[in-house]
Amino acid sequence: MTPQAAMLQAMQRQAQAQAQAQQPVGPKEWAGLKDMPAKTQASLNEVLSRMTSKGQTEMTVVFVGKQGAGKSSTLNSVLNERVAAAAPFQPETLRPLLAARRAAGFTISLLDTPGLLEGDAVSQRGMSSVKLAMKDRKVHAVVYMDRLDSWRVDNSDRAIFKALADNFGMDIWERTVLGFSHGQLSPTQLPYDQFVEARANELRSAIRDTLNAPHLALPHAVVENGSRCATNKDGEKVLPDKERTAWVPKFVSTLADVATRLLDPMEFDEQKTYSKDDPNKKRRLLILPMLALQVFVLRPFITNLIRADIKKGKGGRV
Ligand SMILES: Nc1nc2c(ncn2[C@@H]2O[C@H](COP(=O)(O)OP(=O)(O)OP(=O)(O)O)[C@@H](O)[C@H]2O)c(=O)[nH]1
Ligand SMILES: [Mg+2]
Repeated sequence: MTPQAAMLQAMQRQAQAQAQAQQPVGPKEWAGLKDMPAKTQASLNEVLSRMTSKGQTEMTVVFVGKQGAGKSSTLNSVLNERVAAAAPFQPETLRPLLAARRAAGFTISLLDTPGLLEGDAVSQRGMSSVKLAMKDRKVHAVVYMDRLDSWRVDNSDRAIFKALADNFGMDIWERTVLGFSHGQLSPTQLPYDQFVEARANELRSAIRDTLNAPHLALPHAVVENGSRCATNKDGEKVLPDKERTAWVPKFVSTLADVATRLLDPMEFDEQKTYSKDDPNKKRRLLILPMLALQVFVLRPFITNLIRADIKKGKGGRV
């Protein structure tokens, strides 16, 4: 090769490298979608096109919840890819895991965060990770994961409900879906569908009561991440409910409903104070005006009434 040709080739390579570097690195193609059963793919494509038809071409979802609730496993099951380690976050890991995938002109981004408990208290590390997940991002929906088979809402759960509201405002709860893992179980006391309703209502009421927010919708969706999840004749993973619900499309559809119902995605601002006013504090502020009302208005009024009565000879001394 002549020196000129070699120089030309080197320049071409450099130009190619520059062009590649300038190209925006978009999300990966959703490879796992193509490996799903055809029926599940069709249902998911329907959900995505439902959103696209409403002018929405992306959906970002943040998974939160206690350790072992099934956040990472659910993220993997939904994408049908092994993205997040279905094992506890490493203690030193703070960064949430982002998996963004593109399909049919739509981008779905799922963010996994570490468990929100440390002993009995809210984990600051977990909360900081959720903040990192929310920061500089438009979030359309949040999944609060818990296990379907755990029937206890205790004070540490309530502390988490409150901490999320304190750090992100009620906006986070307005767009939260309750996700229940370990969906394949056989309840002994109740038929499956009633069991699920009761469990969902239990968690929903606990959140509404703790936050004094009876209006919160908190729709729920059940998932089964186990490899032994039952399938239907189309090969779709199904729940043991009456309808034998194919849970992957149902789960994504529940998220899509939230994402399209609330038009504006949530934009977390680190500088803003979100903490809800403590209703007890508000009442405390009323103590002084109430006291003044009693001393300066009610007492003189009643005393005058009694004096007037005495003058008319109706009572004793004041
Ligand atoms: N059978 C069954 N096992 C599940 C299900 N979801 C999660 N698991 C298992 O439960 C364990 C915890 O699941 P993870 O997905 O790691 O839970 P996590 O919420 O990400 O936990 P942290 O990252 O520690 O906060 C793992 O061993 C999973 O394999 C489910 O739906 N069914
Ligand atoms: Mg995890």
